[in-house]
Amino acid sequence: MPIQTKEELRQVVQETVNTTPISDIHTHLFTEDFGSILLWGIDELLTYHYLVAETFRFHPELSYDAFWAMSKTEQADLIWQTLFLDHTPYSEACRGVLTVLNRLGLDVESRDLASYREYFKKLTTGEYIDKVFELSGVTNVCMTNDPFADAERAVWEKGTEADPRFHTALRIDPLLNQWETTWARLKEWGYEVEQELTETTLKSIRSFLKDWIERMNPLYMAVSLPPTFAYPEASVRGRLIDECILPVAREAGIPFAMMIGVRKKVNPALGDAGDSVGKSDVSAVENICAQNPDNKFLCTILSRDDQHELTVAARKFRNLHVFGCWWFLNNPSIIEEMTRMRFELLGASVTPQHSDCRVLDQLLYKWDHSRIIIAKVLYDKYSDVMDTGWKITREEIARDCADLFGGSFWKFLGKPDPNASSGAEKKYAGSR
Ligand code: FIX
Ligand code: ZN
Repeated sequence: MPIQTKEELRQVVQETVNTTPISDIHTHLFTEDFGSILLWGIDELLTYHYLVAETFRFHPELSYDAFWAMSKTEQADLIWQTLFLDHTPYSEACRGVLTVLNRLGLDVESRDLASYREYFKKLTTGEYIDKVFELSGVTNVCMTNDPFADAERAVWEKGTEADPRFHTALRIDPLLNQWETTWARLKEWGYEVEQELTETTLKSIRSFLKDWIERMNPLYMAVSLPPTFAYPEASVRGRLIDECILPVAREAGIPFAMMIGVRKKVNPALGDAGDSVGKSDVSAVENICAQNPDNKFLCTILSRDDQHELTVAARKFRNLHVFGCWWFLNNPSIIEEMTRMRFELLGASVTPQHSDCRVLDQLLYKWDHSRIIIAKVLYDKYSDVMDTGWKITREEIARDCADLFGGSFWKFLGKPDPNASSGAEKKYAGSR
């Protein structure tokens, strides 16, 4: 039965967006097996690197070393006092903490940090993973799995229980961005490599990648790249991409995900918060897609300035799938701008958002906040279409939302959408 009025359209769009199960295609979350590498709870929420950066802005007298010498609780106390009590917490990262507390049913008005801490003390990791997935409407996430991270590698080498809610992604930044030091680690792990990219070395790098693909079964291989990333390029990175990454990804049938525009450690004293952004060259994305038609590419770019070019590039290459409002773009004003442009240029052949969660609890806010915006933009687009006389049904809106919240990603991968097979529409108290 087609939708008859704009009021009905608004209600159906909001309800459908709120209940469409989500595949979150890029996060820094981990299964329970990874122990303390999975971050959760109020103190991890408050010490998220976005809030660390914001806190230092109000403390010119605070030495970085003094802050890093504090305990996690002391850091969280300072951040709470500075960003939530001494100033109104309306920055997106602060608002997110409040949304999490609200969605957990805690008394936000009390501003009682001690009571929030008491709440989390009563939960086990497994219980909280179940709770957050249930409340968030996210049914599955993709991790960021880095074989070069010692603590994580140890878990993989010990063996880990699969959790169908957590997919893997093989992250290879040290291989592509720091080969001058990384080659020695591969050698230490028994691969026949040297710094010079001899045929034997290249073959051994391919073996390394295949070994980890075998171990992890990743949805894709991923790397973050500087704004200077160029392709093709007569460089170590250019050769590693052409002679190792792309052939192995093609053989494994998985995309190569390029996350471009990060200027690492512009302020090293801030730790994870010390990275910044730079304008990239989207022609590198066009060139790699054009010159490797049998490879699939996922791409998200960090600078707001590059979004229109990247969206147009996606129109040119069907082996390119654009995703997310990444990092410094993950703010309502920019999410709306990017989502409007993407819907107008790509329709549903895009994955408009990922969460990039580093703390499990953030699934509750990053998706609630984005759903509000995606619903608003979708309503406007459907409204424009209805004005031409075209009739839309609630089934078609459900189909489109399923595509946007992961379906298009799974189709791009050539893999079944776990949400389609579940069939169950997630009922939960989504964003109002
Ligand atoms: O490279 C990445 O995966 C980035 O998302 C992270 O390094 C970054 O710190 C982040 O979490 C941004 O949201
Ligand atoms: Zn990330």
